[in-house]
Parts: sequence; structure tokens; C-alpha cells
Amino acid sequence: GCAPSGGSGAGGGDELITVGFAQTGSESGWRAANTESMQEAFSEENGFELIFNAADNKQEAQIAAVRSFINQGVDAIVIAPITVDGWDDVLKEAQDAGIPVILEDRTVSASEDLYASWVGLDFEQEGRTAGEWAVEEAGDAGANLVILEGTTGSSAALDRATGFGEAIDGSSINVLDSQTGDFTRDGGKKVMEGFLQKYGSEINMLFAHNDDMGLGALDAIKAAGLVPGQDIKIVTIDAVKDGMQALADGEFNFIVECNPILGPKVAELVKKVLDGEEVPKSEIVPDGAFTQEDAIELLPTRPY
Ligand code: GYE
Repeated sequence: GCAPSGGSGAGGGDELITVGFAQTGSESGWRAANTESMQEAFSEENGFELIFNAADNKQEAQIAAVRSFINQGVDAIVIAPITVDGWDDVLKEAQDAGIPVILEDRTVSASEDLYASWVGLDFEQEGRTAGEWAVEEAGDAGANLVILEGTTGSSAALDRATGFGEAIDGSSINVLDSQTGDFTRDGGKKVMEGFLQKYGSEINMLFAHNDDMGLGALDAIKAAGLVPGQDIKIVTIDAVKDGMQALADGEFNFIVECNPILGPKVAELVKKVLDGEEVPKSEIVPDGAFTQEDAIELLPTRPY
């Protein structure tokens, strides 16, 4: 049959393209869907051998994984960077070793000369969309809002905060507090417990940087004797299945989508880069936003 080409100048035949993928960890439902999408796209059937590493949300571990990919002499490296900063040295090392790097999901602050391409989402717009919903919901009455932030120093958290802040600036919304829950359910629950202890029933709106933290917060809100979706209006980002279920159930009030299915695009980019084709430096995958009615309609066919 027609075997996939080697890509990195190997003499054709049915050699697989070896790709090291440095994933952030397994903090959320979004992450699980993203990992699955990547593993499917980088399958042997598609001509790849994938070396997968999940760094448990620890930047040093992720950098160490990239270094080990370089030492193993992989054909290409894909990174979903945990934080924006700290990448310059290891990206330079990959470049010196002649190994192209493709970024997926989050961005880095390093010079774009140090990587071939990035594919991901417009996090700032996601935050803005969430903020616009919150402003409208608060109306003239106003709202006392708390925020559960994503992983500190991640582009997803930084840009969502920027977009949201812009949208609510000058509105009737009063931000009581904003702290990181590290994109996890457990983090969301613990931080929300603290907020409720401190502000009690003063809180009537919550913005969580992802579904999972919002889902964790539901436990804390119910334990405090409050009704999520009513006493506290909740807006989150991602739209994974559990989040959409909470929205359909009326426990969340609005979700901004963040598409985790990036694998096919990243795999295509890797092949093009190894074949020496021109690729765009950055590519943004579009996102939607969902109300309760949308969630009820979409849930049965939701793939993740
Ligand atoms: O929203 C969150 C995950 O970087 C877009 O990371 C990603 C975010 C996503 O843990 O659930």
C-alpha cells in the first residue's frame, strides 16, 4: 500500500513520524478531551509514533519532558504550555537540535522565531463574552461577583481575566474577590468555600475560568445552603459535558465555549512543517457560547 512518508528526511518507506507531546496534566474535562483528540490524531494509522507526557501542571516537569524529547531525537515536539513564561531556553535548545516545535492550546511569551506554529483559542474573547453576559445579567440592580481564576501565569487565565475585566469595566458589577483554583474541581470547591465564609450571601454572581472550577464551586454553594443558578448566577468557560449538564439543569446560567478538539489541526501542522511547507504562525479555532436552552438541545449529541 501507500505508506506515509518519513517527514524528517528519512528515506521514505513506512517509517513513523516520532512526536513528543508535552501536555499540561489532567486538571480538567477540557484537558481530558484535548488529550484524547491528540492521541487519536497522532495514531500509528495516521503515520505517527506519539510519546506522551503529562506534567501534572508543573512547569519544571513540562520543561524536563521537552528536554527529554530533544535528547531522544524526536522528529517534532508539541507543547501545551502550562505558563506563558519560562520557555526561551528550552525552545532554543530544540531549535539548535533542528527539532521543530508546534504549540497547541495556550501561548508563550517567548519570541515566535523559536517555534513553528501555534494553534489555539482566543481566550481574551472568551473572557469578554463571559463579561458581556455578566454585565447584562447584573443590569441596573448590579451584582457582587467572585472570580475563580485558572492556573496562575497561564495564558488561558491571564487573557480571560483581561477580556472579562474589559467587559465589566464601568458596569454595575462589584468584584468582591478573585483567586486561583488552578483549573481543578477541588481548587474551585476550596476557594469558593473560602469566599462563602468571608462574604456569605453577599455573593450573587460567580465567574469561573473553567467548567471544572464552577462544578467544584457547586458543592460549596449547596453546602452553604444556597441555590446555584438562582442565589448565585454562574458563568463559566469550556462547555464540556458535565458543564453543559449543569447548564441544562439550571445550576450554571451561561457557558462560553472553548474547543478542545485541536488534534487533527496540530497533526496536519506537524506534517506540513516536516515537509518544509509554509504554515501560519498562529491559527485561532472559533468558539461559541451557550444558554440553558442550547445546553438542553445539544447535550444528547455532545461528543465530550
Ligand atoms: O479552559 C481548562 C484547562 O488552556 C484552554 O485549561 C485551556 C484551559 C481550559 O484546564 O479547563
